[in-house]
Amino acid sequence: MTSDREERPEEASGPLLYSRRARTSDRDSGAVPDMTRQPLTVAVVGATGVVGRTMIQILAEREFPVGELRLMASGRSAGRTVSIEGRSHDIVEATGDAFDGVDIALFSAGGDVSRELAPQAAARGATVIDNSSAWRMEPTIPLVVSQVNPGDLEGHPGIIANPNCSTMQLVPILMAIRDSVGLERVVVDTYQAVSGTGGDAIAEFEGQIRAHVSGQPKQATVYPHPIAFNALPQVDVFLDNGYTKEEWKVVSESRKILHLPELRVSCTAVRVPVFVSHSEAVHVETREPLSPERARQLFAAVDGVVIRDDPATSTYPLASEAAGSDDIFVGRVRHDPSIEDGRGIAFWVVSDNLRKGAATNAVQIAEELIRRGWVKAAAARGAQPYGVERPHGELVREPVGASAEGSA
Ligand code: 2RA
Repeated sequence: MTSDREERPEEASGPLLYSRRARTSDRDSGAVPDMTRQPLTVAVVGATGVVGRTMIQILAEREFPVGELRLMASGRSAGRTVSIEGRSHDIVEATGDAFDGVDIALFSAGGDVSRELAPQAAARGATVIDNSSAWRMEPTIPLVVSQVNPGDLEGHPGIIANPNCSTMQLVPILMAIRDSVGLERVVVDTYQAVSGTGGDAIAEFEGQIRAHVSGQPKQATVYPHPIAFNALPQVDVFLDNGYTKEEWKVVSESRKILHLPELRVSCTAVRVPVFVSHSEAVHVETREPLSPERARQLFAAVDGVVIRDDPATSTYPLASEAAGSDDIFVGRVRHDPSIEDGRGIAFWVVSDNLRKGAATNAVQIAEELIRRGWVKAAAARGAQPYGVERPHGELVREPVGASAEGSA
């Protein structure tokens, strides 16, 4: 006779360590190795924006092998300079020709710019890592979180998509659950910082704080309502299904990154009066039981994940503490008793939306490409850079599922 425990183990086993070093692929890539350790020519497109400036800073912090740094922006910003940690950098206009000789191009200039210029950059041999939503759901474009699915970079067509910030901090945790006890359903509510919208939103938030203190009316132009002292249950535009675009990004991007196209996910995305770091309340239904203790172990084993969880001392992840860090912080890990058999787990995830949520992951993808010898874009390998052949032979010239607007 088998015991209950044997029939339904309390916790399924799974990997307890997700290596800091990328795992090598067990597939034959067909990609031409490019094991260069030589300094690369790196372009940052959207260099005057909040994420673009963070990209420049992170390239320097991580000592990325930059030979030439080419900073690009719209014609309006060309000729200006960007100052990062005391060093001044000139800005040139982002045009197709400006990518000649570029090895890696980090884009954070909105969907319209990415749709127009990323294929041109790739056609000139650059590998584009794009932070907009333009290419993320195109089936032939890898959508990569560095510690979750770096293997998806294999055979990349010259454009690689960087996930949305709210997805980015969630999927490493979901990966740990997927690989140990299985994922059934995810409900996530986000509390997103103003910097996710960009510099104009930061300025508007600051202006509203000043207006409040001086008893003046609060002007709102970036958001439909004042963000100061408020919580707006709208991040990005509404879709026909009643969700916002941001909420649907969490659903569709998580499925793609985790290779779980049927995963049940629901999200409510809320903008909150915080400058930096997104917070998320997450409720997961697992396939097998998962205790909070085991969950903490699994989460802590993921590269770049840090546990902050001690109710006795009111210790849990805070936006203010996550800001400036590249880590993803998890706390408030507990059973969700609304799900039977110990298969419900709830937790709180916080991460700097500009760093791991955008710039750091883009640079980590670039590092991964170097490590694996996959820097060269498809064009440089004699392949189609973006008119990628689908399995049934049809060529796609336009990105599928590209967003109608320019947000990330
Ligand atoms: C935000 N989705 O609104 C953006 C940033 N990628 O926070």
